[in-house]
Amino acid sequence: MNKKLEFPNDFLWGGATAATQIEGAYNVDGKSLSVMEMIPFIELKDRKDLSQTRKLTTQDLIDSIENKKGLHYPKRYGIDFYHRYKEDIALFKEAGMKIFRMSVAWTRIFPNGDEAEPNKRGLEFYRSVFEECKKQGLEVMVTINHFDMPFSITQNYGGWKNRKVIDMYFKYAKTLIDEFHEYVKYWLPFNEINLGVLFSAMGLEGSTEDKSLAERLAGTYQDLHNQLVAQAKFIEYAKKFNNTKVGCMVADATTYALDCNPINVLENQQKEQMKKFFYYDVMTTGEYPSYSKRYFKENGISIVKENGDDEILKNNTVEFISFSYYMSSTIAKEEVELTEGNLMKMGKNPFLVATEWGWQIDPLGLRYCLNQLWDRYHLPLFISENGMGVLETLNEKNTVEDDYRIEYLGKHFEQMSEAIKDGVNLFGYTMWTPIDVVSAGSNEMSKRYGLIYVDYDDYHKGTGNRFKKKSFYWFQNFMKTKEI
Ligand code: BGP
Repeated sequence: MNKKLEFPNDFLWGGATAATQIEGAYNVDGKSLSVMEMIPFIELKDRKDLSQTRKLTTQDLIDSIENKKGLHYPKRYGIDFYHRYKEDIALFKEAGMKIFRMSVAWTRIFPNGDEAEPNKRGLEFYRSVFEECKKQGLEVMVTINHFDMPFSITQNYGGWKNRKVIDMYFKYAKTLIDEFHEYVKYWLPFNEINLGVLFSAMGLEGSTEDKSLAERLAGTYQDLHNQLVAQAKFIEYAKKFNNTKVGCMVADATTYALDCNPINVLENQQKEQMKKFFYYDVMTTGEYPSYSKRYFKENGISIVKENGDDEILKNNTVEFISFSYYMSSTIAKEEVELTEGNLMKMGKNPFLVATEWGWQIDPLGLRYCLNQLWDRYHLPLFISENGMGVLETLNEKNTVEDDYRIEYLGKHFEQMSEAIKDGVNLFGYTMWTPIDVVSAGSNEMSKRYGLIYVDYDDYHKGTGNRFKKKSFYWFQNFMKTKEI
């Protein structure tokens, strides 16, 4: 194509990862298991049939501690970043990245959540990682909790619905910023805070099979309220560090009304309100928006608040907005046809093509989303995840000719540049992900996103060696030329 894009010189280009998808070393140096590490890999006969992946019961989770069924738990092994972080950080630097988004595993710092003192060996590990980033000149963005609550908190305290967990989280988050504020400028208290609905089925509440939808929703919004209070407490504390910034992280996905039938347009507006704007609205204004009050009333949801919750939310809003963007979807009042194999159940759009996992590729939807968020909030924006998962194997030259990924990234970068020209204050982008990792949603290695190939299969068999894909060199060149 050879088109030169315009970006500010100080734009933060980089890559994003998450502890349980990369670190491995699940039982060393005092670490305990998190909810993410209780989910086994299930080989699907048909990749597009995800029905079997969501049926975990509380008993399954308990059995998995001792692995009674001999299953494989991929997030316990990751890509062995725990031992290879120096090599990986050097590769990110070599690709030309300026920022590395990573998460800390709560289970390395307070393994059971309720210890009096943090685990020193856990802190030492992250200090070494941050030192390495500093050495390589990489800015760091830390997600404090990327889906991986200590499993024992869910068992002993019932997860987020228990107010005691707010204090446990705060103690953990405070420990991190006290220890690492000199290394870490950007902090995200929670990853994709709007996906609680999904993850309440993955350990926060144990099994949800026996609960009605109304009960599940009520539980989810109570969990969320407690998370919002925990986040606000952290924001309040972080104010004492002048050089740090705290942002939110929402799983965004542009939605369009299926057609111009007003009933579908209104349906899309209402879905947008409760599935995305609600989260940004609370975290940027510190108040529950009016439309949510009607939604709660009509759905029989009441949130238990304690004295002081409203004030702490009001006084501690985020300084920037970050979000993940992978795909877009269609919405209609009646049921819409869904893309195949998509955990998120996205409505099909006849104008778009989807990946093998049913994620519809839509770069223009990213520009649309950036403009929506900027117009509504006027806060600096950061794309904390975006990328393309593909089935890939190394060729005889020990690389992957991933032209589709080059096209995917280039087209999204182009729309980011257009949005900046529209006047949007977008200050950074971390792709998901610079290196192949274990999938969050389907627990497999086969869904590869990286510029760097990692030689592990779905059962963690392989050398673990890293190989640069064609997109690695393309990105490296893009960083120098800004040409796509
Ligand atoms: C986001 C998560 C990431 C990540 C990404 C891709 O929802 O924050 O952890 O993995 O999606 O999802 P998946 O790994 O399921 O393809």
